[in-house]
Amino acid sequence: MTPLNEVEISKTIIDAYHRTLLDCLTSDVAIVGAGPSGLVAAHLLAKAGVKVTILEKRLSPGGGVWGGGMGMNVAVVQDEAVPLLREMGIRAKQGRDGLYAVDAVELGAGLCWNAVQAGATLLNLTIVEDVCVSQQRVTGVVINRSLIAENLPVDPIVLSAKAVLDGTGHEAALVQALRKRRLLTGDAAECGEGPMNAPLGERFVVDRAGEVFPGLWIAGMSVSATLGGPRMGPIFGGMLLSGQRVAALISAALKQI
Ligand code: 48F
Repeated sequence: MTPLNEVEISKTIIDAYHRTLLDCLTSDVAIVGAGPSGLVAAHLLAKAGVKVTILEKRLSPGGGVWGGGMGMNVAVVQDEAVPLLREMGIRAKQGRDGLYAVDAVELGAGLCWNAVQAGATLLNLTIVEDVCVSQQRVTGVVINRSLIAENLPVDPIVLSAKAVLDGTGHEAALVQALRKRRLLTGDAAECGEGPMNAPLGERFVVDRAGEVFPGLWIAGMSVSATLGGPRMGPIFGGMLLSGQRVAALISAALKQI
């Protein structure tokens, strides 16, 4: 075994982490929230050569995937989402009525693995407190350590990005940051999530994923929370397909920036 030295262990962490952080100061796309929609978008964008940084406030990325429904760790997806899962090497078992059962742990781990292996950088324990806005466009995110932001009056720092994705789920945290400054118009200015309706909710998060303010995109549950779509409970195909759709839209937009 290599002879160990505690200081060298610390140096290895500090050196690698700070190189990564310096590299994340500018990205093509900053994805806020490592739930299923954000991770799919990260995987597809990074695979296409886009520089992606994912910011996740919790210790463990994966968002609402791990618990399936009511803590039974099986995620349900519709057949339309199965090719995307297959492309990522995540197995789905055919069930009834065009529905497939996916081991929630395989889904969570697989989504994280695919995003990072494609080249996206994921910073966990990092909360996005706010967005930067310059000339009526979102130009970056304001970040802090999650544990600092919750407990101490310590200033954050900024990462810049050409495009920012709000993948924060029910919180729609970045949309809320713009709403409280009255920077949003139309439905996005005031809507909240509607009551449960899985068929409508699943369509809604895919069809309405997109740009809500110059430089700021939404995908996943933040689409419902922003534009007033129904919630849909424990079905995940819409989240995956919403991430896929927003990745295509951001990719096209980056070519114009
Ligand atoms: O909620 P979440 O899984 O988002 P999603 O991709 O998927 C929703 C489903 O999991 C489920 C559902 C399916 O029917 O309804 O809820 O829309 O993941 C959102 C992630 O964002 C993180 C949060 O910890 C979670 O991992 N997050 C939330 N706010 C912030 C954040 C923030 N301000 N900064 C960084 N991360």
